[in-house]
Amino acid sequence: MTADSLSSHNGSVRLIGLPVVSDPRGDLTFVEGGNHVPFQIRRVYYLYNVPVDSERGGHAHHELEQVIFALSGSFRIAVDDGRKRREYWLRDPRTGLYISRMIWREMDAFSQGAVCMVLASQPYDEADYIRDYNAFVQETERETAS
Ligand code: T46
Repeated sequence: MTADSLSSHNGSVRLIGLPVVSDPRGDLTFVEGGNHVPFQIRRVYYLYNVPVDSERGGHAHHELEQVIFALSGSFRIAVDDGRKRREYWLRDPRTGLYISRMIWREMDAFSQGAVCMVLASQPYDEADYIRDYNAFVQETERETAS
């Protein structure tokens, strides 16, 4: 496990760097599903107009994989695999945070005007969410034991 990653039997988290093409007109970054991110992209959503004292997330996913970017501004993401917790600050549009299945995430400390873009491996499905932390930990323990 590198300093930039979290990895367990159940899930993993790591930073992903994207290419950047710079010229006098500005910077261009691109992302290809299955290449720069380890899944085919089936959904894109973004958070904006987020109050600076807002807290988002507070859940895990049974199956969904995502990569989260700060396209503008910054925010903090705490991730938790049921045993270990670590925090990331996202503030660079070239750097995304890959979050696998079975990782709890909480987001806060949004800067004024922050824009968060998320690439997701599946369409939205409320049944894929685990919104109770104790249920999440129990699920990780069940999976580790099996
Ligand atoms: C995650 C973090 C980073 C939809 O209808 N379609 C969608 O694609 C999404 C993402 C949400 N919704 C609905 C479901 C809720 O009624 O939008 C409402 C707010 O969703 P939620 O409270 O889950 O938003 P966040 O910001 O707490 O979490 C979202 C994602 O749901 C989650 O997967 O990892 O962003």
